[in-house]
Amino acid sequence: MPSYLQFADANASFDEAKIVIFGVPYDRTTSFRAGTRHGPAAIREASWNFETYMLEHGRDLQDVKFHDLGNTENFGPPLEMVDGVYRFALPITRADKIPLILGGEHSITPGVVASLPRDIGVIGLDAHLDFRDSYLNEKHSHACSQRRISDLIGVEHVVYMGIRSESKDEAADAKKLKLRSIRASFIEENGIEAATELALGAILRKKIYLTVDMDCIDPAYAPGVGTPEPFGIKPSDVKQVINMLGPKLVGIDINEVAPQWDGGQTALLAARLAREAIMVMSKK
Ligand SMILES: [Mn+2]
Repeated sequence: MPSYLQFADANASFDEAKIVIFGVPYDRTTSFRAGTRHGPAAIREASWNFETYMLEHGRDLQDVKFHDLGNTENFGPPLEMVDGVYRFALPITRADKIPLILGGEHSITPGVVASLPRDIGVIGLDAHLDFRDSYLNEKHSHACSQRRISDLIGVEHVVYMGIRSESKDEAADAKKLKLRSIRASFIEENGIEAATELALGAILRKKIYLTVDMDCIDPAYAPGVGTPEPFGIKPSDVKQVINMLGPKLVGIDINEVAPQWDGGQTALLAARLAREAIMVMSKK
């Protein structure tokens, strides 16, 4: 009987591992519906559904060296969480290993990015622009993820794709600060490959961190999220982004899974995307 407390096939020790997983069960800034604190556990459980052999890659995940460190503690205020995530990620990135983080809400990402060198680019997949300077009086809200990442590495090195929701103020700020982003409608019309090439050409960085907010995907496929938004991209689009970025990735997070709002399909998809990421990042 497998232990659902651990991501399936994470059989390597920390020292041997090239990729290190951890979960952040945090949802204290959630504004619409709560529950992403249960995301990491649901994704780990769903990970046991799959064959260890991945036919498209012709390789077995049991031959890939990756480790699961479990979850961080249950942090209190958002700033304490961001700092805690940074401290948790630092021994991984300092050892030149690739972190894979299971969320938790999107507010966890700036903590991970802070643990990486500043010469990286960040690509986000998200329905929302997440560019508010603060939301409900909170600068480290899930609604500010892209803004805080911009503070760390510069607005010119971040691009979120899959956008179909932003506030009027965010749109004005984005224009003023020259933030580039790619709408879901652009992806629908031109394809995910063209969108990803456009993002890479915009940020001009060789090393990329990918943050996947599961609400980028249409709620028909991924309803178990905190803030579902119709007219989203396809699950296979996300898989393709992971494959295109594969060798460039220095880290990835998969966030905003709120398992009580569906029948398990969002966690299943998140687990499958995590397995795809582990496979392609191990080829680096
Ligand atoms: Mn979002």
